[in-house]
Amino acid sequence: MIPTEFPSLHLRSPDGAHATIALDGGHVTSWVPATEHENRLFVSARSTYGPGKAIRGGIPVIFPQFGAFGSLRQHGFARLCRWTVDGSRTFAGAGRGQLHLSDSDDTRTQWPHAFSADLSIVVEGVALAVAMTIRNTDTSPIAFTAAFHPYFAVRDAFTTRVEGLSGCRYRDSLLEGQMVVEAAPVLQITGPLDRIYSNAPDRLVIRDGARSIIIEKSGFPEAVVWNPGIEGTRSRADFAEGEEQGMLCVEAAAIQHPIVLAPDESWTGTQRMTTA
Ligand code: TA6
Repeated sequence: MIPTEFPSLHLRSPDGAHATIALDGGHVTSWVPATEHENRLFVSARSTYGPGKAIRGGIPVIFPQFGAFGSLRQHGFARLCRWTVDGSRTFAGAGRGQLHLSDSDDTRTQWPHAFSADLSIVVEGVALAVAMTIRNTDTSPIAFTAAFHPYFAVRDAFTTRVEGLSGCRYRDSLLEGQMVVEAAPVLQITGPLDRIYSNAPDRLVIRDGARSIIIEKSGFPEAVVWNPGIEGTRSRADFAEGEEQGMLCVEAAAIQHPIVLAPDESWTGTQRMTTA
């Protein structure tokens, strides 16, 4: 739960589906589909909150750099900035929110470019959809990498499967960036993994016992699958012991080929998750 001293946006659709977004990071921290009572997003009991803090869980917005692939801080600054609310309403049966971020003195000291970022969140029925639109408001081209980095709450990560990645080439961050072809027909999570799948299909499915989540993307060529494993949660202060068991990240990302925008050009990346 986002501590009450930090601002958040609450969206609810008429069918009862609801979501909460922390304005620090433009970060969705909870998504409860209609007729359900549980948050389908994992958030660590040890997460920190507030401006400049990266929430451990939910849906981090990654911009203008994914991971350590560049000279900026890990995963860029969008997840650390306070976003403003452009609008929130119930429209055509859905709860919709619109957040905005643009360059500031702080972002320009890290990344010397003018930009405008718009985030849209729509919750309705069994679906949650997020979209980010980046516009180059500068006078010269900009190049960036980006992602949605959702942490899905799963009953048992190490019996969870991900369908749709068979045959894709991936960069294995746990094997010093070695490139490997996914040979398994279905990816079975059995321990820590950190992989960037190139040219990933736009539709993947997480099978978590009897529960499934269908994940659809557009604008993002890659998919990242991450679980920190026991050592990974132990070595991070903002994870509690054993939390690796209850989470799996399946991300939509643009990493290997940065997105380049001429002045006034814009780009949109989306991720939509549906329970089944
Ligand atoms: O998306 C996977 C990843 O890039 C991993 O390499 C892992 O470090 C993770 O993100 C979390 O990064 P963070 O900076 O939030 O600790």
